[in-house]
Amino acid sequence: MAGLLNISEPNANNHNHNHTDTTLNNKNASHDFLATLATDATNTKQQAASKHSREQIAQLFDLPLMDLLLQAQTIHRQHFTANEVQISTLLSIKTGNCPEDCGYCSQSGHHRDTTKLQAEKRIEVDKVIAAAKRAKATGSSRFCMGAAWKHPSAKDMPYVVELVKEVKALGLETCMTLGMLDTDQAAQLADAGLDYYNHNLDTSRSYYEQVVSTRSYDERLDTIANVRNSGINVCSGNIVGMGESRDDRIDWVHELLKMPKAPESIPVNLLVPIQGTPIGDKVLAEGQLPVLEWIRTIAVTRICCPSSYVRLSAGRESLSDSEQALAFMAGANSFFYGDKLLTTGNASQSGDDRLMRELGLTKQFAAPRAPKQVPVLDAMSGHQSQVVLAE
Ligand code: SAM
Ligand code: DTB
Ligand code: SF4
Repeated sequence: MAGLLNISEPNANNHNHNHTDTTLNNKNASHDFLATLATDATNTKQQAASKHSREQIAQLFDLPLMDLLLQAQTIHRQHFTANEVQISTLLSIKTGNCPEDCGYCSQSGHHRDTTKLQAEKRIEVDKVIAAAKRAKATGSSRFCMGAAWKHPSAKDMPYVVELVKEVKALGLETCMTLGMLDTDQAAQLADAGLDYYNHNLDTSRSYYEQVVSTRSYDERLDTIANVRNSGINVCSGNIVGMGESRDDRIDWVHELLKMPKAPESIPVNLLVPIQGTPIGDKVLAEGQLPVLEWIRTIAVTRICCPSSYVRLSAGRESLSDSEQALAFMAGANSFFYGDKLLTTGNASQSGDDRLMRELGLTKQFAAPRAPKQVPVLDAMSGHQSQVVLAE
């Protein structure tokens, strides 16, 4: 059924007898667009509940671009407020000398002789708070802290727990990306009130071994499961343009759908080719993937994970306004804001402010979740204790 894809699978919970079919036909997309807009809330819930098969994901990738964008934007509007974007600011809290050998990453100790990246130890809590305050002042709703670790050590845990509490106290949502987490570490971060944990699958299971050899795909999935089970929101995405095939991009989307619940947040990074990294050097020599394939990946992710935030992540610095506008049309509703990502530059804040004005996008407000434990002061005795809040 080339070019014809029914995005509303029949569902046993269908209570909508006058249900409008949201089939989009290439030949008559505008008619179907109006039909889709008429789709009611029950139908919307069905789409959220349906999981696309690998074949359906592949068919979405194959759609004519305008049909794909139309379908993605329509689904986006059924699940989110149109023209509203969530913005996050990143800070590297420990940079470089990472024991992992990710082939794209400037921070891997395995590539330090060629990238010449200046490594930095853990930065002080005060400096992190100051950066978080600046992020809040610019209108960012989430502060994401990244560390170049294989996993946090026991002595790192009090430090990261303190960071979560301090940043939350500013009224910001918190996100961390610290490498692998065991169940106990995930529980500690959940108790501190961490809102999101980022841990990317990066690519398909079969391409993964071309990207990193020091850890396995299953280890990545284990950490994601530990985060999910702890109650922290899952942020898990990919990198497009590392030399992987379309099949790998399809498989990556399919991996998200195999999870018990799709990640709440999905960063779709476009590779920033970094000189001195094996993958960066290869891409710089052989040429980059066309940006439209990244936009297609965003659109398919939006359709398959309709309730997730889809984030424009690394790679925006090199994109034109029009390319970014297409990415928002494809259903992206989040991006990294601020002049720096972790070690590389980002699209400038002033440029982003102008672009948001020109596109008519507005910033979503922060809604941090309460920490599970809160300090309570007994007015009579002056004694302070920790009270565990119900979820
Ligand atoms: N060390 C932690 C980990 O790997 O989970 C967290 C930090 S790591 C830098 C976070 C993510 O940034 C990676 O999983 C990857 O998807 C993305 N990333 C890193 N370098 C990148 C690059 N050059 N281009 C695009 N994305 C990149
Ligand atoms: C994610 O998926 N992308 C962000 C965030 N999660 C931590 C990191 C992008 C890093 C880009 C390369 C760099 O600045 O070193
Ligand atoms: Fe280390 Fe993360 Fe970079 Fe891999 S992506 S080398 S784990 S910092």
